[in-house]
Amino acid sequence: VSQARREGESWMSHRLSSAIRAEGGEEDTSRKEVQSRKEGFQKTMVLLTLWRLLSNLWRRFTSMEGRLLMLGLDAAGKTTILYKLKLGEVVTTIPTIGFNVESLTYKNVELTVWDIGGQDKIRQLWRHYYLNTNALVFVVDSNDRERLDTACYELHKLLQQDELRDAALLVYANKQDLPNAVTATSLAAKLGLNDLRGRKWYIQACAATTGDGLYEGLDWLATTLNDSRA
Ligand SMILES: Nc1nc2c(ncn2[C@@H]2O[C@H](COP(=O)(O)OP(=O)(O)OP(=O)(O)O)[C@@H](O)[C@H]2O)c(=O)[nH]1
Ligand SMILES: [Mg+2]
Repeated sequence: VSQARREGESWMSHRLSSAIRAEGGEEDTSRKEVQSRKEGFQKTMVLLTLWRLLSNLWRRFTSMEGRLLMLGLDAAGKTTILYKLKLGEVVTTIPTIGFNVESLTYKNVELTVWDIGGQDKIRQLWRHYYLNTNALVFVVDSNDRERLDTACYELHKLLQQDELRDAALLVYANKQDLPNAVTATSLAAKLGLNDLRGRKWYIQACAATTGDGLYEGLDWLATTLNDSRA
């Protein structure tokens, strides 16, 4: 009997210890599973980060195109701005009847700049140039205080146009070299820019005749156009 009991006890202890081993094994397996899931997640994150880095680099080094529409009242300085940017020179202008168009590359953006005549009688032609505009460049003669209201009226009419809905807005507060010029800040207030909703806008003080401020405006445009294709 005692022999049989001893045998029984040793069988039980054998079963018990193998059960304990099995349990430990299960624990090991689940720990391994957690570990491998963690590693999988980390790998995915690394790949995602790499992908983001590469696509940012790709965007930075490949050029993009932008169509700029430059509008504003007559004698605001649009044509002077266009050729100062294109040629680096101040050209002698005559009032534009129709348009000038030039392409320039700034940073990685190839810009096609349309400069349309701003005389009262020909403003009704502006609408023919709206389509596919990425940014509206609105030029104001900051020295022409008497016509700021008219400039404001024309700008807001443009901003209501459906075809210009997605266009970014750069306002050039031009002719800052003249003593009676309003500052960019007060021009922004006058034009109600701070109340604009759902529009990317920027105002830049400039003087087309010296070139001051022109590239700062383009900087904003290049960044904004790049961001909008991200
Ligand atoms: N002092 C000063 N004069 C400027 C400046 N920019 C332009 N002008 C002068 O303003 C006048 C009108 O300039 P334009 O470039 O022909 O004006 P515009 O907006 O093209 O006018 P439209 O073609 O009639 O729509 C010219 O005599 C320019 O030399 C500036 O920053 N300072
Ligand atoms: Mg002109």
